[in-house]
Amino acid sequence: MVGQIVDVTVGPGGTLTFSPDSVNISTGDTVRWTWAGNIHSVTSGTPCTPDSQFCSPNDTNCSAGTTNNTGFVYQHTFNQPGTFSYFCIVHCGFGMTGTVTVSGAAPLQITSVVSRKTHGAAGVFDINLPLSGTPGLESRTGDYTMVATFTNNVVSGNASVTGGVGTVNGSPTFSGHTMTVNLTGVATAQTLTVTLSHVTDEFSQVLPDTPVGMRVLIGDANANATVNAADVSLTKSSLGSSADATNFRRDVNANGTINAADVAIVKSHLGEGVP
Ligand SMILES: [Ca+2]
Ligand SMILES: [Ca+2]
Ligand SMILES: [Cu+2]
Repeated sequence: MVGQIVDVTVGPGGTLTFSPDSVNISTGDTVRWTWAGNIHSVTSGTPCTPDSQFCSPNDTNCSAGTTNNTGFVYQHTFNQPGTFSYFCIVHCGFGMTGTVTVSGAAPLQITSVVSRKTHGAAGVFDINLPLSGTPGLESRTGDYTMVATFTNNVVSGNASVTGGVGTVNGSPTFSGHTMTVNLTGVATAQTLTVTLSHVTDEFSQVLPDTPVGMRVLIGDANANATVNAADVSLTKSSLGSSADATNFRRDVNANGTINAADVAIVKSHLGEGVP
């Protein structure tokens, strides 16, 4: 993103001030300080303690308190929202302080979660897991992968099973707007709840803890929460077909084709159900 440049004058007219002493900018904007007096610094921190987030002349060794004189220019680009205080290392005690308020990052929100499986050569098929109302229903065998999508790029966070039988396998991975959570040991005929916690975006915004429910009922080819003869018939009706967007639940073992092995799995779960 290309930001704007906002100017602040350091010590104009012999005063011990920054002018203006507070500026409001957007994420990605730059503040450019120009010295109009001698022996001043721009030093970040809550007056009067340097916190080394930024400082003149070049953002390094901030606690040393290097000063500059009339005509010097220092600029800093703010890539994270927040309120940033700064001061002059020499004249802080005289009230030579300022603030930069950075806004404009879109809020971090979760937009969707799916249970994703690759069905051999037939492709990848997702089952939506709504964040409210009746949880989505996963009906395939094997380990599961939840993929959550957010409004911003996400960089870190945790996932844990907070309800039902199953385990998060390894650490979540982050790529662009998505977070991927691998699950293992997930029992069938139950509702699993995975809670996403401390999911953080590139602007250091943190998502409130978010539970994601997934009903698991292997062999429920028509996703009506019970496994019965209808699921057997439905699976048989597609024998010999490749999995596609309309029939992939009938490829119960997710190997890409619908055949007798899938029918046998459905039959082995007859009579099971999930609330
Ligand atoms: Ca069914
Ligand atoms: Ca199959
Ligand atoms: Cu000063």
